[in-house]
Amino acid sequence: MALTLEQRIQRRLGLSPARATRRDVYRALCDSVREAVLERWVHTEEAWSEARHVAYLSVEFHMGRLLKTNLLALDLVEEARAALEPFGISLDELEEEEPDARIASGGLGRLAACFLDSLATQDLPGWGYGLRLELGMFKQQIVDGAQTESPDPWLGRQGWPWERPCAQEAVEVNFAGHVEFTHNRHLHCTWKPHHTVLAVPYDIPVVGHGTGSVGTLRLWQAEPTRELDVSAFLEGDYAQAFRENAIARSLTTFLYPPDHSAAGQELRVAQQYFLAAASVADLLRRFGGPEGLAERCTIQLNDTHPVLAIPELMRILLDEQDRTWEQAWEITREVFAYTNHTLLPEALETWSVDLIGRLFPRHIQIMEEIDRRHQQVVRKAHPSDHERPGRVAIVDPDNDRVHMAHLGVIGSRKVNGVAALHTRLLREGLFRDFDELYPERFCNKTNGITPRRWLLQCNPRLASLISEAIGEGWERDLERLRELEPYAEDAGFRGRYAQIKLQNKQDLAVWCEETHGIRFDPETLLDVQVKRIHLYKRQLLLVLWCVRRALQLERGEISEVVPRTVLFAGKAAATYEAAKRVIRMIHAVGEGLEYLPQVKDKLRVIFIPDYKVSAAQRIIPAAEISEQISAAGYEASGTGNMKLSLNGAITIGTMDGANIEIREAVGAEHVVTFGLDAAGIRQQQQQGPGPRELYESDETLREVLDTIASFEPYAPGFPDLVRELLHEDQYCVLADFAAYCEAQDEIDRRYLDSAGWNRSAVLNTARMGRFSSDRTIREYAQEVWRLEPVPVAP
Ligand code: 26Y
Repeated sequence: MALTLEQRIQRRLGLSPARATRRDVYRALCDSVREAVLERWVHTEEAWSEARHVAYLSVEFHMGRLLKTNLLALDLVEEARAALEPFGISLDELEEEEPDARIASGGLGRLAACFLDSLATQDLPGWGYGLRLELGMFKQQIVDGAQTESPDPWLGRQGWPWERPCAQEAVEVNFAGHVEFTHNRHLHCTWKPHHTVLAVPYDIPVVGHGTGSVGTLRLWQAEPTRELDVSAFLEGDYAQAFRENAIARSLTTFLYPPDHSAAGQELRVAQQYFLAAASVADLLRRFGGPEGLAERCTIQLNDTHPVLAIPELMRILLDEQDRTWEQAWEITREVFAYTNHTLLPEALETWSVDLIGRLFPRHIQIMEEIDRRHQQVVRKAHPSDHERPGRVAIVDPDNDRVHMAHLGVIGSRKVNGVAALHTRLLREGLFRDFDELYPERFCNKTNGITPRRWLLQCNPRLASLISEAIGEGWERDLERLRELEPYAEDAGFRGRYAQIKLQNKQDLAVWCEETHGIRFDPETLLDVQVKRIHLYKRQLLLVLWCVRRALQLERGEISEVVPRTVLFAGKAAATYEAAKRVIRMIHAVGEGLEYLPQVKDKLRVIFIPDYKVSAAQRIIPAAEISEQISAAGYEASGTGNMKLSLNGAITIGTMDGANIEIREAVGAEHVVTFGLDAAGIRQQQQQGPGPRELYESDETLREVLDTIASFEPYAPGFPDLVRELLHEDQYCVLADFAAYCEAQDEIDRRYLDSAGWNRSAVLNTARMGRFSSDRTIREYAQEVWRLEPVPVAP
């Protein structure tokens, strides 16, 4: 490091080192890391200038903290520790100064961050494109057992040290207005927009691990084209003077503005278009026009949110570049690829034709024309099927909706799901009609996670043990973990592995108490369910099991039981009442158990508020049981399941999403599987015994539900929750309850055999190599993006 931290504090921050706060030291250290990155960044840009690229468009990126990640990638950890010595601050303490960068709600955003890491680490030319949102999802606090939300201004007052504004590359993005037609030889359309905002890019370096490549995440911030309306200002109408300013800025304020109002829907779709249009303009500039674009780039659409990029590129080609429809469509279809992340009908975006027409008068015409031609193909292929055209419509005037997923499929060269089961269900269900037309378009890309963050960084003790056993370098070639397999038979190694788990639990216990005032005994078996709170993920199933276990303990029915801590963490969407009730239920049960003397030392339920990447990095290395208990057919993939198994937690899970492939990889005897599979769930929903019947026929279940209903005085609303479950058990919690209880008993039995348990844990780590996001990205690079690595010397 060229300057000492003291010099940096003085010369670069303009502060006296004697008065430097911890935050100042943090900023000085970031400054020196940035310096180490900048040269590589420039070299990478030069080296990649002629190469094919991928542009990964996503409204979400959950990058987490970057200081330690970047130090590890650059092999500067020891140097940083030494530099901090004079300040008497440890690197771990300093890390706590860094806010999590979290423009994200869940798995889709974290996946995007893992992908960027794998691209750079494997020298694959690519950029991420997202939104520089002022507020991430929200900060979750628990007040009287209920979730409350407060804004999360993650950029901080002093700005985020990892970004670089690039005002010189700002682009204009237009909205509303009307379309003018002119005729000279052929019809020409011109969009006359009503208003314009500026998209200003901020670039974040993505430092490849152990290579010279540095990729880029470009985040767009919306700004007005003029700061204020001077004449309104001079007249004293300040609201009007700053109106345009406020409207522009609102585009990059929130992630997923609530869309139950018309204004909310408008903002949401305007935001999506803003990302799509700014990114397409930027790519056309970089590649010198449409030919270059198609030859040199794939635009990967991360779910439907950026799908308006398709009609935007068509508009530019038709109206600004004078291409024929056929030429424009060929280029567009060549450029785009689309990933679906969910089968849940409520997450499949559709927008009103009227709204799209108002905001994007030219794009709606283009979408209608795409649809008209698409319908012709469908009718030709299935002349006697009169239902089909309606089912596959992009613009459906009958119910006034534009179907973004249909547009994504029709406008892309490749479409993929994120785990084998998910892709199969997409092809058989949601996209069946499309699959029949274009089977070659569909493919599977099972998700992965970066081993740099999710093992090397979050579990340094285990990382050292692994390196000691099999040598270094596995974090860039995760299949090498297989070399650990023989160590599973070595009692000494297993003992050290188990010792590390215990130490990680101890660290977590200290952090939980210090940060959240929540206590648990690290000697207990740590059972975790960490993910978004959603009915399909069935946190309720685990809660019901906790109540059952408590009843058994109270009655002294089980004595030899392994003491457990059940740890939940996750956020409910602010407007998702049923999920918020689940959080209240977890708290009520957790509190209730504390009052039962026969129970409290054997079973504790805790909820860690404000789940985020930095919290996950503490919880996951300590976890011993990984709860992956979604109703089969609903979890597209899951990625927490991969992180937990890699860190040696044993999965208790359904045959859903990537659980199926994890089971295949680690071996059926090293996970515990239970419950209905996807077909079973469908059958149960259609013709299985109803929830009432299950309640009447299963005594255990009845007792559990009656107990919960009797919490009424402490937790009003619970009888409603039980009534709802008994009325409609959409996600088959009751139908899977008995099987789940048996699976939990199996977990207990296995844990009592500590040699067997630790053997399984070691084998979980050893056999998870396939779930490195490096493998996922290589598959995308070969089969979807046609990218070749372009190495950059460090
Ligand atoms: C706009 C809106 C309705 C919406 C907002 C966020 C729709 C979807 C999402 C986010 C979806 C998401 O995070 N899906 C998760 O993607 C992961 C990465 O592929 C999967 O592992 C996980 O199973 C899936 O739920």
